Amino acid sequence: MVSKKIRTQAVAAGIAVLALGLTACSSGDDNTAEPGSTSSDGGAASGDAISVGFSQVGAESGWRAANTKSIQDTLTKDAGFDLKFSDAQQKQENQIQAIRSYIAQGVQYIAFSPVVETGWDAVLQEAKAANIPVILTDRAVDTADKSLYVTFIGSDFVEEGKRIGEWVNDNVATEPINVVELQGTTGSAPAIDRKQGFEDATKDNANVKIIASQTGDFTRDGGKKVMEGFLQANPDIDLVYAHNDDMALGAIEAIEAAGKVPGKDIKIVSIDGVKDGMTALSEGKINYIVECNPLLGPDLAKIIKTLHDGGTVEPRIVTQDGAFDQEQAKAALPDRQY
Ligand code: GYE
Repeated sequence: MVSKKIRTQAVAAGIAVLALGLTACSSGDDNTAEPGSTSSDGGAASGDAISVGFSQVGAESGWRAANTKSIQDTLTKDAGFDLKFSDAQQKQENQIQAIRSYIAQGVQYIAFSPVVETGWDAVLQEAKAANIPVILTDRAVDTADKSLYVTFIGSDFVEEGKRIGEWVNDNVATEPINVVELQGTTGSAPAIDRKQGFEDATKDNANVKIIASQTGDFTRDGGKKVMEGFLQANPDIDLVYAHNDDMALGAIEAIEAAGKVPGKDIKIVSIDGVKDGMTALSEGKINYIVECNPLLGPDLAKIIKTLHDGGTVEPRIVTQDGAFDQEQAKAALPDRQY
């Protein structure tokens, strides 16, 4: 969890890092790494390129697809990187294996988005022993030893859940409501923090009653299946809080199949702001979305270049997120990048 004070400092730190800029421009799309594959073209960087091993969570959501594209489009050969990319299919053991293989290949930097918060100390100690700096992107790890990674760049997930809760307080829970919650991947930072942020914001509102809460693993299919179960068990659901857009989109399918109108009979709030989510919001099927910016590639590139040039970066860099109601989504959609 990140306190307000740390967050403010980190935002300033983030701006400080961004101000350093890139020494090479990122253009071209000659990085051919495919999700699920680890490039095998040797160990350390060829020529002057900086070798980076990136272990991605998976391909579970629209957010993840945009995040992967941002990283692959930014850490290109033209920009001075030799990127090795692997997709862990949402399994921690695959990520640990990928990180070990990057260490064995002698990459210069390791970056990864940890699928769950705990259980990383051993492999991160191995990276440290090999003198390979580790950068956390998107999701946090839970460790007492902060020397195991250089920085963590990503959104403040508690704040995202809180903003959803505040909107619900002001716009829906002015009368008693039954809420069902579609949680993200069990044990992941965004699932833990988004749940907590929402609970913090609504705990003093006696009108908000969370009647069911279950994981849909951040997938559309997971959201649909869990929502089907919720609908069967609870005839009187007023609002769905989905920890991401994909699960909200799955919930829409389940609600429509049950003969109800999403956004009206059952209101829906979610987090991410990917194109499909924003489209459903502009069509009135979702009621409110708090954004989570997946475009972390440029900042990751800047952090690595800064470290490579002997500079330092702040231990926590928070990305900035917006929020949209239905009218704002309509206005924002034409220019949406992801
Ligand atoms: O919200 C969800 C994805 O870690 C912030 O993971 C990320 C979350 C994102 O699967 O859609």
